[in-house]
Amino acid sequence: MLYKLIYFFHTELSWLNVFRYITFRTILSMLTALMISFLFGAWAIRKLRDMQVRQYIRDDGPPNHKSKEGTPTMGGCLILPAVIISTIFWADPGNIYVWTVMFVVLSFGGIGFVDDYLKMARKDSSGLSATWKFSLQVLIALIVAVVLYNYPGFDSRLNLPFFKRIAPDLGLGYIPLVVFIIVGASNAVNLTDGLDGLAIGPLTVAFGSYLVFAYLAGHVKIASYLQIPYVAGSGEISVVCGAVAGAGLGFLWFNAYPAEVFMGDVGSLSLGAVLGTVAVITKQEVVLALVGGLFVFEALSVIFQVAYFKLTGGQRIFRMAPIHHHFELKGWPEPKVIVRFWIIAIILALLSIITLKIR
Ligand code: 57M
Repeated sequence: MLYKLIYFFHTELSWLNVFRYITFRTILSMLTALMISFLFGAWAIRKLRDMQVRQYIRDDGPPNHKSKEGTPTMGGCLILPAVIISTIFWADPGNIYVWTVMFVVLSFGGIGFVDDYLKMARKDSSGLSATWKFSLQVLIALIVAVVLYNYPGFDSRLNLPFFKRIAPDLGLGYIPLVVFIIVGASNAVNLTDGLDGLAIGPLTVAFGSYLVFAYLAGHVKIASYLQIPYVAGSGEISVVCGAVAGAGLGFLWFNAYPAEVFMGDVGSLSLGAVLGTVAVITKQEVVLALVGGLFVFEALSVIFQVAYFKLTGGQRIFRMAPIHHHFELKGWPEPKVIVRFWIIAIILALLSIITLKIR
């Protein structure tokens, strides 16, 4: 929005032409969200603490987590406004993909907010029922999938990394795939958010990767050269990814071990769903399994643990799922688990960028 206003005067001040460039606005978007997080972070934490928005710790968790009791949560109430304000400032207000992502930010953020609020109101760790939470997620993801599917020129072919000549057209089958990606990413990030900075670090890295993917997908010449799907207008999603990465870095300042605040479901459900939505818009759906490989791994550890537990009548594969707790119970200090998982996330992101060249 702001960029449109600034750019309006470019005929008088030619240097304002720079605001036309997505790369320039993406960096501005990242810095704006970062500054918002820095400027309002300490205030937001004080407000959450004063309003008694504090984490209740389950008794069945790792022993060292009891000391976390009372940590302010719902820090997503700082992250999401930073993302939205920065996007409104620097992204093109006429871009359908930008508003689609903003809809996901607010709707999944709303589900998480209600879930977190109910936990606070009931003073325990049970919030929205799993049925309600899942049903609302599927409903919203379905709306997004149908809107994207019917958007003029949207491509229902599945883009496979490494195989430039294989792109199966899923037709209407693309809609359930989009729902699976958005809901799956949302819940995988939610499960991962169980140690200080463990979710927001890899999220920031993942959005940094999709910032690149979105720019390349929206650039007709580069997309053609790389033989990746050209998605007209997706370049503006770089600006949104920049806002998320900036807000994520700013939040990490306060969520780093020992955390002063947790993001809450309002943050984790929203940011995970946004990551899935961005993966769909940029036609890098399958690569999400690599970029977000850490989140996939965490979710799979829970799926295998619960399945094995039920199949064997109580035996476990891991000492505790998600897998970050397994390493905690093995005796790894929390910061060591967190930083090693960050290293894995960075390696996966670098490998995902390489897929653009190996085709
Ligand atoms: C999301 N939430 C954290 C915080 C954060 C089916 C089962 C696997 C479900 C799963 C579950 O309950 N997941 C909920 C994970 C929680 O974090 C809050 O939730 C928000 C994210 N949604 O923003 O507000 C706890 O995580 C810790 N934390 C930090 N630092 C952070 O920056 O230390 C979070 C953020 C916080 C805090 O302790 O309270 C969570 O873990 O619940 N259940 C589990 O993950 C449980 N695993 C489990 O039951 N495993 C079983 C079976 C069912 C798979 C097994 O292995 O046998 C673990 N979590 C808890 N207790 N709380 C272990 C038991």
